[in-house]
Amino acid sequence: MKFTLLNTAAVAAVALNGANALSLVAQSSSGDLNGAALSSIHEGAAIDYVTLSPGGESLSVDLNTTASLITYELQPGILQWLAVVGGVLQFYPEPVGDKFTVGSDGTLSLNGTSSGFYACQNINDPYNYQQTWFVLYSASGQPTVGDSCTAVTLASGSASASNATTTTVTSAANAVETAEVTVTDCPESVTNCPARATSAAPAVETTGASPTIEQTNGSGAVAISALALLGSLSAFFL
Ligand SMILES: *[C@@H]1O[C@H](CO)[C@@H](O)[C@H](O)[C@H]1NC(C)=O
Ligand SMILES: *[C@@H]1O[C@H](CO)[C@@H](O)[C@H](O)[C@H]1NC(C)=O
Ligand SMILES: *[C@@H]1O[C@H](CO)[C@@H](O)[C@H](O)[C@H]1NC(C)=O
Ligand SMILES: CC(=O)N[C@H]1CO[C@H](CO)[C@@H](O)[C@@H]1O
Repeated sequence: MKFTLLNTAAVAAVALNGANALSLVAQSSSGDLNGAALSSIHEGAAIDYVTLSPGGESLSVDLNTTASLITYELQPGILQWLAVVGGVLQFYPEPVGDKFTVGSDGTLSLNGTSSGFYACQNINDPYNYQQTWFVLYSASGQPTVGDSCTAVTLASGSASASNATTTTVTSAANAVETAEVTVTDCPESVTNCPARATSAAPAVETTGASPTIEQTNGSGAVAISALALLGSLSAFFL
């Protein structure tokens, strides 16, 4: 069964490549915003306001756990720092003293607290993107700007845009059985993810040929889901 472990290790290497890279998504009781990707939009010289894109794709950012800073590489060699400036969460040309951490459940905290983030529209941003969801920060409660602010938490995860991801595990040479498993692409931090609730290890038999893994909607974030799946598969084999 060694091949199973090797294979799992290979996927783990992919998932952990760039140890501090992460994507962030919104979590909200508002269905439209729950799972929305964290992205950004140009609002000034090297200033990009953080936006939420339901159905969009999340930016890949880097978390420096030592400095508690999150950076985004705008262009090769040009970094921006995640920061709250004027109450707006944005990627900014320099760090401003905000400390960002990601808890073991994946939740993003600013200066030690995960509350205070709000998704708002119509915030009178410089470029007047009326229908865009911007992320504001207000430690004192719901902001009054815009016409529809909704509290959100931000968490490490994969956007639910691609929702259902199919992972097919087949044995390479002698395909004895193929298990096709549909994995709903919930962020790890969503505790009652319907897919994980029913993700009992499927009965897969192999004859010793190294299994291959095919993924649709493949991305780094999906690889993590696949890793969790393979973890349960290898546990099953052992
Ligand atoms: C993280 O920040 C620390 C302190 O500023 C710095 O020494 C280190 O090089 C940074 N690490 C990375 C990977 O950028
Ligand atoms: C976070 O803490 C730093 C250091 O005290 C402070 O400069 C910064 O304004 C705080 N950020 C927010 C959004 O309150
Ligand atoms: C994800 O799947 C669920 C269940 O099929 C569906 O209700 C929901 O609208 C889907 N979400 C997206 C973003 O496609
Ligand atoms: C969000 C996304 O990329 N969804 C795609 C997942 O893969 C299926 C099948 O290839 C596509 O139809 C979806 O558009």
